[in-house]
Amino acid sequence: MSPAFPEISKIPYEGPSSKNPLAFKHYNPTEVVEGKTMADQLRFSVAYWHTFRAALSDPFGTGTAIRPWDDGSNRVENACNRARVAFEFIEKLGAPFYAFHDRDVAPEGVNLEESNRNLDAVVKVLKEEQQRTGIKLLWATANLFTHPRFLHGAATSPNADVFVYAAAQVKKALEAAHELGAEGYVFWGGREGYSTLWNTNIKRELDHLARFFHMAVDYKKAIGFKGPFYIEPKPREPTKHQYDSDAAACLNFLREYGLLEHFKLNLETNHATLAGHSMAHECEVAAAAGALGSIDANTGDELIGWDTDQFPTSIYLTTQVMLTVLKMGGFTTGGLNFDAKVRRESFEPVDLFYAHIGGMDTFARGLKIAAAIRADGRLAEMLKQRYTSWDSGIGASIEGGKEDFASLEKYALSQPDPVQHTSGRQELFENIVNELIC
Ligand code: XLS
Ligand code: NI
Ligand code: NI
Repeated sequence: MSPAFPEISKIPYEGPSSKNPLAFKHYNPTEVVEGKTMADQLRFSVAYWHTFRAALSDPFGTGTAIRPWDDGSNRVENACNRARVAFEFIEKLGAPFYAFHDRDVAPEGVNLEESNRNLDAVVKVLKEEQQRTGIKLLWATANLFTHPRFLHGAATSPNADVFVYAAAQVKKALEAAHELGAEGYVFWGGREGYSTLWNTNIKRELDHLARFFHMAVDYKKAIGFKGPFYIEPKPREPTKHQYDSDAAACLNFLREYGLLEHFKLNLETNHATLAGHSMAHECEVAAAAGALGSIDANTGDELIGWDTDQFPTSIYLTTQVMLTVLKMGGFTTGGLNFDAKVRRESFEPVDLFYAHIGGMDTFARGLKIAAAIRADGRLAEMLKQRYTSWDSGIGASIEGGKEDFASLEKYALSQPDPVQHTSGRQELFENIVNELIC
């Protein structure tokens, strides 16, 4: 097969002074930051659906992407060829991972049996390419939202046969993930929600969703797939309300149904902002529960209220994300998956390189700044100081579970009433962050 990107060779690291648009300025895979190489800290992954399947259409216009290697057909041969091109791209980029939905990599057939056969054929090529290049599968997932059969949801469909079909599809996707040695498996509840409450029985749908996940856990054990499951929160779009709306909602659902030990979260920046949160908030909520598994690294647009899935360019964003990741001791099975697409106007193949290089450099800078903030230590010290009243005396006694309302009333009456506590110093915190972001 002749190369799809003949003019582009392996993207080198050239350092901050380089003006080469096809070189990294900050992502130096072998450079060690906090005891691990950048490659191991960041664990970048290319999202197959955006980078190799997005035609770059939007609700007002058709696709614009020029992809000379793709004949646009639904043939399995085209899918296999595209898979080889994907590995040429990922290898030249130097990303160690990729991620896919079953229907991104292989075409849907006329029935489930044919779809399964198509997937098998492409998985064979993916496996060969993984072995040839050493690139690994960060996670796989099943597309349970594109086909019209899923219009009312998959595991939460009011139609039991759709639930059954979705279960069979996930079973097959899990087998593919296992065959390819995936590090994890994602559930994003595309249409698991509702458009109107008039026609929706929330309790029944949530029970079904939990039953579905329990069956998935059982099957994962049965086939010996060791990677974690992740739920990917998103509040809406395509539905008005998705059950897995944000990190807190997902954690509550998982706890309520006894699933927390089997799942972590795959957080996506643009989903966080759609939920009215910052990505930093979502990261902290998940990490506090020991459930920050993986990250879909993208960003939205401040002025567009939908999931624009843009490549991350904000150093503040990546610094905050990497601070939480470093604080939790780094990724284990997770990584930074660019669930992001080039703009409709950026339709040439080379734009795929520029986009990923930019995202990787932005995260590499975020990592270096986060490590610098931690090495500097002032923010951590100020944060610690803010809570010192809990380190001894009555605070430590409360934390130790030794007090009750009666004992606290006695204590309060024995003391002068507390006055205004020390300043929160928000501006000083912000100034120190800005001092270290350089
Ligand atoms: C869509 C989601 C999707 C998941 C995988 O908004 O981000 O791409 O990551 O199904
Ligand atoms: Ni995503
Ligand atoms: Ni998304």
